[in-house]
Amino acid sequence: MSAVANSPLFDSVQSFLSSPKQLLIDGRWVSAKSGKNFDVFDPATDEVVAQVAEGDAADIDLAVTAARKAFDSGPWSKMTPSQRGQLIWKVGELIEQNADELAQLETLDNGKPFNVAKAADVALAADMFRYMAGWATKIEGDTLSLGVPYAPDADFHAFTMREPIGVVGQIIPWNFPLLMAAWKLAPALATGCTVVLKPAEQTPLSALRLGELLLEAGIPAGVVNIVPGFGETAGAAIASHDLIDKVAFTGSTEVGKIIIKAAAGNLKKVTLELGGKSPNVIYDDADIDMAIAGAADAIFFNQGQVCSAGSRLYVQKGIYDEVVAGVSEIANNLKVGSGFDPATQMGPLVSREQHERVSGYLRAGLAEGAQASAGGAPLDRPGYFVQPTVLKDASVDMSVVREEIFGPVVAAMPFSDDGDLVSQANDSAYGLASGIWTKDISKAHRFAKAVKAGTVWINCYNIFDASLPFGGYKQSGWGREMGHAALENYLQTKSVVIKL
Ligand code: TXE
Repeated sequence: MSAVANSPLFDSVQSFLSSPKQLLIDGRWVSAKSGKNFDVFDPATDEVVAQVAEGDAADIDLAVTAARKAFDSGPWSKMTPSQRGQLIWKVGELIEQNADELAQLETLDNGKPFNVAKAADVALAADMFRYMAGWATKIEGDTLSLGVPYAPDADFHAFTMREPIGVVGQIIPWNFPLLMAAWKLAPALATGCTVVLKPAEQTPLSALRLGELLLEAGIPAGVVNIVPGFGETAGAAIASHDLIDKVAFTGSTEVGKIIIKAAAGNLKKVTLELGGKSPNVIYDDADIDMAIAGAADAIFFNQGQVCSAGSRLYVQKGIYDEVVAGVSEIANNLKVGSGFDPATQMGPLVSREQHERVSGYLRAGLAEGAQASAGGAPLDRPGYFVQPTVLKDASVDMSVVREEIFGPVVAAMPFSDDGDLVSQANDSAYGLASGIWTKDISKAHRFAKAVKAGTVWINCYNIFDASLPFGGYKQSGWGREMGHAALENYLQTKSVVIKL
């Protein structure tokens, strides 16, 4: 625990860390049934900063029972939408009031710079609850005029009701721990569902603090249950549980496929937000300085651990060298260090495992013939740091172009014309996001139509808003997060027909 004692943590964070970190089940903090705990590491130092109760199938069972009760008998299902909306709004306010503390927990747990955690993760999380609070009172069905061919003389009144799916299991990753919890919880609560949430084993702390805030806001016992634990045990128990009506997952495409199979047992509904290998395209008529800065941000933001990261950079031939040199210069000048240092622009990767995975891709890319025009190696220091890296002379057959690296590594490739570009951009199993930099509005629109991706950013990148649906084409997932599209994940439609 020395990392905590020596770090610049606020008293509130110190005190949060000094109490046992337990599971939130039925409104109470409890130890895991097995009595087991697991270690949580500071990615900047590789030191243990907390121990957290390790939930597994037995704890998931208890959490599901609590969520079932809160859904089937109330109180959540008995509250009015307005009452639910007010409580959800309050969660957003409490997140904002505790922004510093939550941001520190993210930095400690995930490694990201404190300023980024506060300005992006925490602010977007607060916004998400506020946005969804408003939807709680606006979930409406339709009235329909029937013309039934085999009952031509009958008169019917028909309408639809939009009902919550029920008990939802939510499994989230470690790249935006608090924000992913918000993306999942807020729409589920707005629709009237109850939840069993499993944070990633690498980063459970901010979700546990959020659990305290949910109770403080007055979210009733059992409505949100938070069970940290490992994927193969706690996560798998959620995916296969017969009393869970729906599972929402964010993580790797590989595990997404496992979830689908496990969910087949009771045919629970499934939504998935999975990996990406997003093309970011720069035309020679773009504002080049802006595009270079945007391309660097698209890959280095959050240490490249962003599912929408602009990891395939396509640059029109005439400006390829200039753009590669520009992005490389930014990479070489990025201040890499502890997220607690205010000067830091890029922190460590989240875990030893992720550090090894990204280092492996760097070795593979160089062995396959790509050239590092910036970076290219892990950093030789404690913690899970790697150099921000620009690989040029990359080609489509290389693993660094085909596979999601999930680190600060961009593969740059030239293109000659529009046709060439669109087929290259779409040559991926993924389809999460894309970017294009050009002053030609027709070119931008043509690309937006042709690219097979859930989001297209034009002259910008990684712009997120609670109102903007986000999700994947192809193997990047099923369903959309955020916006009113996210409500669909948690609602089902009932048709009611009355013969008059
Ligand atoms: O992901 P996992 P990992 C990608 C990214 C990264 C790779 C591996 O490419 O390098 O995945 O990261 C839970 N049943 N993304 O290994 O394993 C796990 O406990 C049920 C993209 O961390 O998919 C965690 O809560 N759950 C991504 C969550 O799944 C299981 C974000 C994600 O872990 C499970 C993260 C199982 N069998 C990684 N196995 C994105 N889309 O943003 C694991 N989990």
